[in-house]
Parts: sequence; structure tokens; C-alpha cells
Amino acid sequence: MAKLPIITAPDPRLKRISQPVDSVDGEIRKLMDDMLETMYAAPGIGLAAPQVGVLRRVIVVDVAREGEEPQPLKLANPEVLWASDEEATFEEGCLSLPEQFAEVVRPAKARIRYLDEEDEIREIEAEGMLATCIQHEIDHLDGVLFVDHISALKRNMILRKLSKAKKQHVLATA
Ligand code: GNR
Ligand code: NI
Repeated sequence: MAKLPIITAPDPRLKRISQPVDSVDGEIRKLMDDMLETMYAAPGIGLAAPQVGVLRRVIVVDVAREGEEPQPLKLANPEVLWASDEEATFEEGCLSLPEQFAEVVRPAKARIRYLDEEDEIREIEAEGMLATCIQHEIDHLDGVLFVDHISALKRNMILRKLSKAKKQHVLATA
């Protein structure tokens, strides 16, 4: 396993559409394992392949709390088959938007179809934090960040802050 560097905004790779995998083979399984290691180290509750610079439709998620049994999920080509009319609001963060948080409204429940690490088609119905996290990760595969779901005012505040921080970092490390 290997820990991979996480891309932060602004970066054009975070706005691209990721390509489906043909099948979950050894290479994709290694990517899933490296992404889980990267996610746990961050720490985070989800990670999408484009966040580590790989534009493929692969995500990993584990919403188990500290002290609970880990519940790692590895999903390739995840698709929302159904989303509830009922909505839920969670305070979201993103490893690609470090230290930035905002309340985001999304469908409270969703039925997801995906390929598991054995290349088998599976479906799960998610609710609560798991539903929010999976939707957040699928958004990444379509170049969408949580700030795209909030007001332009809040979005621009966050994106300007990150842009400034990156420029400062470049200057400080030049
Ligand atoms: O670690 C993460 N926490 C989180 C909190 C609320 C809603 C979504 C998330 S996902 C985020 C990790 C991440 O950036 N995944 O893409
Ligand atoms: Ni994210």
C-alpha cells in the first residue's frame, strides 16, 4: 500500500469528468487500497480518485466513528439509481478544500449501484452520513465540489481563501 498526495483547489483536475473503469482488475484494486490508506491517514471519511490525480470513477468511503469497527467501502463506477425527495443537511468538509466547511443540503437517502473490488455489481441503500459522503464522492467524479452546492457568496469566499493560501505557499517555498 502507498499513501498518495492529495490535490487541493484551485486545480483544473478537480473540475474534470472522470472516466469509468472497464473492470476492477489488480491495478484498480491497488488504487482502491492506496486511496483507503491515504484517506485514513488524512484523516477523512471518503476519497475520490481525482483527488489523488487519477481521473477514473473510483471512490472509497468509511464513515465508522473512532473506536468503532472500520467499515471500508470500495466502489467503482458508482451510480445513483434513486435519491429521496427528503433532504438532509450536514456540515461538509473536503480534503481538497482544507479547513473549509459549510452546510450542504442533499437527498437524505440514495440507492447506489457500483462494482465492488471483485468486479461484482452491487447495490446499497445509504442514509445519514453515508448517503451524504457517497454523494460528495460521486460529485468529485463529475468535477463538482461541495462549494458548488452553496451560495456564490460563500463559495467565492472559500475559493479565494484557498487560492491566496496556495500563492502564499508557493512564495514561502520558492
Ligand atoms: O473527510 C471528509 N469529511 C466529510 C464530511 C462531510 C461530508 C463529506 C465529507 S468527505 C471528506 C473527505 C473528502 O474530501 N472526500 O472527497
Ligand atoms: Ni471531497
